[in-house]
Amino acid sequence: MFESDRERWMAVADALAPVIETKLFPAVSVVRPVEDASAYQGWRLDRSGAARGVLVGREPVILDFGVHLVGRVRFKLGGDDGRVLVRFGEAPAEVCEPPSRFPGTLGAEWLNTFELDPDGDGWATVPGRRALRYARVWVEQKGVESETAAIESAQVVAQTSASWSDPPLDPAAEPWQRDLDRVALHTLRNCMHEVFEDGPKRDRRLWLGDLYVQAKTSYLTFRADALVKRCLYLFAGASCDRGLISPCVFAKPHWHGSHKLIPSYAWLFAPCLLDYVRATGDRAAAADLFGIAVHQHTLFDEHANAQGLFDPQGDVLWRFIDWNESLDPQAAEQAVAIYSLNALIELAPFAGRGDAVRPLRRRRDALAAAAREHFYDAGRGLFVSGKNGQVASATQAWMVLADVAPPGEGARVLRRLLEADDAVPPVTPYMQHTVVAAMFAAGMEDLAWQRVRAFWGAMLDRGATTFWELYDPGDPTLSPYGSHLHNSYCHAWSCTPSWFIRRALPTPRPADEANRAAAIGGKAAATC
Ligand code: RAM
Repeated sequence: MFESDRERWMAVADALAPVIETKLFPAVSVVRPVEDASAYQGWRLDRSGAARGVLVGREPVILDFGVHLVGRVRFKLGGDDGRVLVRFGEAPAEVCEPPSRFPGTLGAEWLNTFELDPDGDGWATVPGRRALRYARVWVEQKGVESETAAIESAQVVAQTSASWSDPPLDPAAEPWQRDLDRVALHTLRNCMHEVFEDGPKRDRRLWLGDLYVQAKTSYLTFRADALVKRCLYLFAGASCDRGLISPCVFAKPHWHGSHKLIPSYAWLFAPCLLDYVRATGDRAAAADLFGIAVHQHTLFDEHANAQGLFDPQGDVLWRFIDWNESLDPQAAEQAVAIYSLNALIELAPFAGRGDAVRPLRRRRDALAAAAREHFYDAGRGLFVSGKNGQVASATQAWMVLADVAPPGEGARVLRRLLEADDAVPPVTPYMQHTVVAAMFAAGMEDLAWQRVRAFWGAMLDRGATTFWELYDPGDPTLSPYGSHLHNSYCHAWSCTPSWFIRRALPTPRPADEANRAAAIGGKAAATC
C-alpha cells in the first residue's frame, strides 16, 4: 500500500531539510547544590561565583548556563591532566542526585556523563548534541593524590532551526502572558532541529502527537511551515507496508518508523495536515497526502466491535492518550477518530476530493452515534470509558473537541468533570493542552486561562526556562521511565501557551512569505 509514493514522499522531505542556526552561550556562574524540601524535586542551586578560571578536583563543580540550551558543549581546560568528567542536567536534580539512586528503566546511556578529552589547545568538545542548563564537572581520582583541573572556559554552541529572536508579541499581552510565551517559545525553539523533535535530551524523535501541537504553535510564532511539511512527508514516507503511520520517526541509521502503532497518533495525521493546509494554502500537499490520511481509519475498522466502538484486544497497539497509567483509553480513542474524520471532511475539498465528503460524514456520524450511545452517561452528564465506566479528563476533552457532546453541552460536560471527584486527571502538558483547548472550544475562556496560568505558571515558579515533559503538582518525581532523572525538561508538547496566548491577541499573524513559499514549492498560493 502506497509503495510507489513512499520513496517520492521521502524525497520531498529530504529537499526540505532546514538550515541550522548557531549561537554561542558561555557558562554564566558556578552554583552550589542545597537540599531543600521546598524546592522542586528537593534541590536548589545557589549562585556561588563567576564561571571563570574555576578550579575543580574530586569535589564536583556545577556550572550554570543560565538558560536551557541545545548544542555542542566545549570546555577549555588547564592545569593538571586528571580524568575530567562531566554530567549534564536540564534540571537541578540531574546534577545533584547520584544517578544510581534513581536508575529508571531507560538505561544509563541517557544520563549524559562524558569524559573530557582535550585536544592540543586544551579544548575538549563533548561528542554529539547535548541538552542542558547545568554541567557538573569533577576529576576522577586515579592515584592517592587527587588531581585538579582548571576550567578556563565552558561554552555551548547552541543550535536550532528556528530563529534566535522571539517573534513579536502583541502589546496587549499581560505580563504573565509574556512570561509564559517567552518560555514556551524557547521550548519550541529548542525542540526544532532537523525535524520537530519531542525533546532534545533523549531520543530526539519526531512524534505525531507532539508535531500536532508544535505545528499549531509554529504557525503563530516561528512560522516554520517548510519544516512542518517535511515532517508530514516523513511520516507518510516512513509509513509501514500496510500504509499505517508510525507514531514516531527515527533519524538513524536512516529515516524509519517504529513498529508499535499508536492509533490516536495515526488519526491525528489528518488534523495536522488540515492545519498545515489552512496555514499555507498548500493544496498540492493536501491532494498528495489525503489518501494516506484517510487510510489511517482502516486501523479503526480492524479493531471495531459489533457496537461500532474501537475495541482492540491484546497489546498489539500502544494505546497512548496520556501518561496516566490508570487511564482507560477506549472512549478517548473513539473521540480522536471522530476528531480526525471531522478534519478529513474539511480537508477533502482542498485535496480536490469533494467526492469523499459524503462517505466520510456517514462514517463520522456512525462513530459519533455509537460513542453517544455507549459512552455517554446521561445520569452523570459525562462520558465514561471501559467496563468500569471510568470518568477521565482526557475522555471529556476529546469528546468535546470532536463535537460528540450534544450541541451546546460541551461546557456543561466540562463543568461536571471539574466537580467529579473520581475523574482521572491529566498528567502530561499534552493532555493539559487538550483540556484547555476543549475549554476554549466550549466557550469557558476564564477557566481555560486560569488553567494555563496555574499549570504552566507553576513550572515557571519552579525555575523552568523551558517547559517540561511531565508536571504533576502532587508528585514532582512522577516519571513514565521509573526515574525523574530520565524525564525531559524541554518538551515539545509543552510549548502551547504561545498558541493559546497569541491566538487570543489581535496582532496579525507573523507572515513569513519566503518561508511559506518555500513550503509550498516556490510560489505563493491562495489561502484556504
Ligand atoms: C514519549 C515522548 C513523546 C510522546 C510519546 C508517546 O516517548 O514523551 O513526547 O509523544 O512518549
